[in-house]
Amino acid sequence: MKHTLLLILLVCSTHAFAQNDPYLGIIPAPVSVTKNVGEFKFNPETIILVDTPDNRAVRYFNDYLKKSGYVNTVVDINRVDRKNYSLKNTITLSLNFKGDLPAEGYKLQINGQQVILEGRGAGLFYGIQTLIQMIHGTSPGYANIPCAIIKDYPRFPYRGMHLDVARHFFDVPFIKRYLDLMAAYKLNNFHWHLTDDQGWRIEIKKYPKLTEVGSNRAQTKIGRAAGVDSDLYDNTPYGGFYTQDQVQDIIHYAEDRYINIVPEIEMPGHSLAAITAYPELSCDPSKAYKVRETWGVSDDVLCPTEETFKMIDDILREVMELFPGKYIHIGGDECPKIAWKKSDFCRRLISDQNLNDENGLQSYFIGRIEKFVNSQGRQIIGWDEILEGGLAPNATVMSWRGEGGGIAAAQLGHDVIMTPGSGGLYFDHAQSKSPQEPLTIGGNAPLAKTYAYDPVPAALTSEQQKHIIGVQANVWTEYMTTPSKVEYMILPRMFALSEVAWTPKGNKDYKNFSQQRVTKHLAKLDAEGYDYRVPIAYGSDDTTISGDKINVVLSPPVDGAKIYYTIDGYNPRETDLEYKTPLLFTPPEHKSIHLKTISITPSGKRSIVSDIKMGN
Ligand code: TNX
Repeated sequence: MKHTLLLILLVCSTHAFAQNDPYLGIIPAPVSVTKNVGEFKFNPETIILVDTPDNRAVRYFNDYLKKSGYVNTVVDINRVDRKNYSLKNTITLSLNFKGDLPAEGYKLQINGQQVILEGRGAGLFYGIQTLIQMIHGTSPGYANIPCAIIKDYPRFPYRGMHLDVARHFFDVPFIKRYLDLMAAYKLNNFHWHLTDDQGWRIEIKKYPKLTEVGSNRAQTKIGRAAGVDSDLYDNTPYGGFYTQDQVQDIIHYAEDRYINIVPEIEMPGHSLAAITAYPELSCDPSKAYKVRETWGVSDDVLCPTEETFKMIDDILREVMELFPGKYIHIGGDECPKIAWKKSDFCRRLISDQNLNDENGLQSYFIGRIEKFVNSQGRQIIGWDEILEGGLAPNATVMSWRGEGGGIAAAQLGHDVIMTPGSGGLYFDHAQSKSPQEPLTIGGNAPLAKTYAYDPVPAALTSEQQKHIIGVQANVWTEYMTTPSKVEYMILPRMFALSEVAWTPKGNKDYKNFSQQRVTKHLAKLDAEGYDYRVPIAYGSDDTTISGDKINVVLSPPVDGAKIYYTIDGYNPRETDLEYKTPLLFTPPEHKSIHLKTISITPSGKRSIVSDIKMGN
């Protein structure tokens, strides 16, 4: 007996995971994890028992097994005599569970004999994501899964990632890769920003010029728009759009991953691509328009004429035929009123409709669109500017300029999705203040800031707090030209978002998240060929340490990464000293030494260089 116990302990202690990580490496951290001794040995004889073989979650698991080189037999429990199956060495995936599970919840039980996963609706899919994170391959076809009981469900029903495909266009395979990442981290709403001043990216059959003309710009600004870097343009045409067939393909791909797509058609601002294609949408059709070649906000906006409304209704009708989800995002942000102020038509409309001013006109605009969208059985989402001049009756508000808009909307009884840039949810902001970061729009949203964000403002009563239906990170792509750059900007911050959106507040623990779990997930991404920002080594945050004996303890930001350092003032590289054990420095009196480090991952990705000033 003693020997068996010793053996089990030995098996466990050789395992890299488990031990002192209460969440077993899982991101987002589950609601409850009870760790038990031992492991389930997954091998080619393990039978997968399922009660809903056509379920999307079951199909996803089968695909995962095949892709990962596992050859297990899947058995439909309904079609066989259960008596013939011992439960030994089985993994059961079930939607027919006894007892209670919250919406999207699952229960996962792993012991030495069997694995039982029960889920409610999407919960089975999320349980499979957790299970996949726990399968630690040992040799082809074989893996260990640590024994545990996990009960889990999300904190918020809306867990979103946004992607701007207007400023830069990303093709279908990349969108699928993006959805794969979202699914693995239990995010369930993809906000697809399809139109903007710089490009119209979705085929609309009734108005072919939207893509023929509106999806192309003649050239693109080089460097930062505000003119800090240059006033140069690249003199190279840029374009791209999705056909309706491609859109449908992506919708199905997302559905298979329990992801809803929220399409965004921007109005009345951010519409210059549409206006270039159809100048009659503007208040001055005689003007020459061109699809915008730089970033920022255009003064040319849609004119609230009957012709415009008719065209938008037609466009939205096609959009709603494609997208089955409840929400249609109609933009509503950053609509300068200059063109409306100049227009006799708008002045007359303001007076005919008894509106106060141009803000009232913006409300009138959004209100009309909402009426149409509601008449088709759908709901609108708008950016928080839709509050100005009065909120459309059934609108959901996305609060991006801080939380103020979200708070005001929740107080008015409207649903709110929190996406404040000030909360670290703008993934176009830089990931540190270092000048070594690549070109971004600016701002600073390090991983810790995103992680610390709490979408529920204390200013709301508990009744009002119920209107905070979720949280989302936005990925504006002015300065993201390539898929790799998008991956670099969202990872690892998307891990933090997933924990903000899913994990109960009380379970959040940044040190455990960043140093015990992110390190493992980044190692996985590293092996799978994703791009991501390599954090600096833990313990090397830019800082000043004083004292005459300084002990520096570092740990790698990615499992398997190596840390190199210098004290000669130069930037370290792989030809320098490698950090292996804690370092002791004794800086000369009244002088300081700079310890610089770089972390390099197994695939060769490099962190920025950190700098610690040590002195006495
Ligand atoms: C504001 S957030 C915008 C976008 C820009 C973004 C850059 C929002 C509703 N509008 O048009 O791309 O800032 O961070």
